[in-house]
Amino acid sequence: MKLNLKKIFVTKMLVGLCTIAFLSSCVNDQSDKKYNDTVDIPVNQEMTAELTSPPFVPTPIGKRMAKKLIVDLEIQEREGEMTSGVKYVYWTFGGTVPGSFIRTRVGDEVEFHLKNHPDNKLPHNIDLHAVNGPGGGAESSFVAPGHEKVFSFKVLNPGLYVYHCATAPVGMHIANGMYGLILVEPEGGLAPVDKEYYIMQGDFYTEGSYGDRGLQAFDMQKAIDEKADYVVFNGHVGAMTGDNALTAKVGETVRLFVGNGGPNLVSSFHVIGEIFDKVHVEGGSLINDNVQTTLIPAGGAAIVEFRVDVPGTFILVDHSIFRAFNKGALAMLKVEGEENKTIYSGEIRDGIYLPEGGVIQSMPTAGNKTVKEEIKALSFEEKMQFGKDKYMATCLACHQANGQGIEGAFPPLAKADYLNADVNRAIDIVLHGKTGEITVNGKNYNSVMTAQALSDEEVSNVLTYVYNSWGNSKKEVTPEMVKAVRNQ
Ligand code: HEC
Ligand SMILES: [Cu+2]
Repeated sequence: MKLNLKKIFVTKMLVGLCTIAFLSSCVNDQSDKKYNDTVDIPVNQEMTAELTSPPFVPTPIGKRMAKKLIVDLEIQEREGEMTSGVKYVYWTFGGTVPGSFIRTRVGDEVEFHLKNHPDNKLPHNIDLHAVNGPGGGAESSFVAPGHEKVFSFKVLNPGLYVYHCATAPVGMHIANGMYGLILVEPEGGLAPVDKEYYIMQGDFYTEGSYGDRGLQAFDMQKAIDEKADYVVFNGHVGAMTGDNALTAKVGETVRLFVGNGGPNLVSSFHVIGEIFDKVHVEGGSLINDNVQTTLIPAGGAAIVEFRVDVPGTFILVDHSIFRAFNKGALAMLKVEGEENKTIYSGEIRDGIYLPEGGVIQSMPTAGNKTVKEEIKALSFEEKMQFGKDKYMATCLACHQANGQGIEGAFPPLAKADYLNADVNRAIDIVLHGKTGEITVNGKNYNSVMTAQALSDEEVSNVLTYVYNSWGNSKKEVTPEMVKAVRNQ
């Protein structure tokens, strides 16, 4: 009997508790509870947000309390360089593409000051995906040149969010570079890491094709057709390669805040030679482990984290791979430190394996169909400039920015005895490619250089540039010399 009574009592207690819970509306699920919490987070002091240009991010939030956070962002329409010799008028949030990185935490009350520089020609606004409100702020922030708009919002949901201009024609404002990232850290901040960087992909549409010189206007039809001429990280080709490469040391953990401004293309974000230990999928709270390639939608983001284990240059790409090697979607992370032969041995044996008979592949040429009218260099200076542009666009990937090459793989062109000994042989190599063992500055190379599909004019420019740079013998190569070798 006694036991039974006890049972009844316990059951009644439970019913009672549930009723109380119901009345106080605690029956809602976890996520609603969290949401209410962030709405109720009090703010006391006021501070001005630190804004940074890519690839850098502001100081982590850490344990700081929620605050009233003043964000001062200035819109600037300004000319920049898409790639060597190609100019483009970018529309920017803060002077860079992507725009300034904004770092907040849940509970912050952001007072957003959007300023449209008086020299600008157009009105703009901002839609922040981190905002709960009409247009993500777009409706309250429409601002004419020479004006400033202020609106405020409370940051409720943690995650990494895109912001962009939403002024008509929206696609055109985004295509010209009007996007960036705003990070909302959870209570207590993200776990500390050694290096953090800011990367954002975007596709660009120009009147000329990839690499066509001069100031290139935006091409609306190509944008509508989604035929991008450039797909790049951080606004232009080579924003994070060579001297501008990202850096880290062996053993460090790297966190990349990666966004995709679009306007059209989704990104298959991949780091060659690394595995993402963690991906905050779509920039949200879900964490996936051990990921090779993560998909970042247009207008979306992801946070990827990985520990770098061995030294080397790691290449960041959109794995829709023609975009990486032909349209600019390529960046570099240079890692320095001790090798670890267990994790990666390096080359153990080098044998020749040429199943297709060792024939040198050549780049498909345009044939006779679409031979473009060529701009001829009129002076030696112009020849050097055109030659440099061609070098940066074609040879740099292998022979490196200052002709230093990569030992064991690509021979140097700087102070290169092999190059300086025989100009016709150099012309022949550029025209027809090269395979077989050669010795350059005392080091052996046994690799394959593909034939370069360049015109006589282009070969003469690029080799003149090479011969007149980096301590070489200062020969001038004329189109006639190239023609003579071609006709042999
Ligand atoms: C895909 C990589 C690649 C590209 C692109 C490339 N090269 Fe090479 N180049 C090589 C390799 C590999 C060799 C060595 C071939 C061998 O071992 O026989 C070489 C050899 C040479 C040599 C002779 C060796 C020396 O150091 O003097 C010259 C000259 C040269 N390249 C010039 C150029 C120029 C100019 C361009 C751009 C128009 C270019 N290469 C583009 C890979 C490349
Ligand atoms: Cu705009």
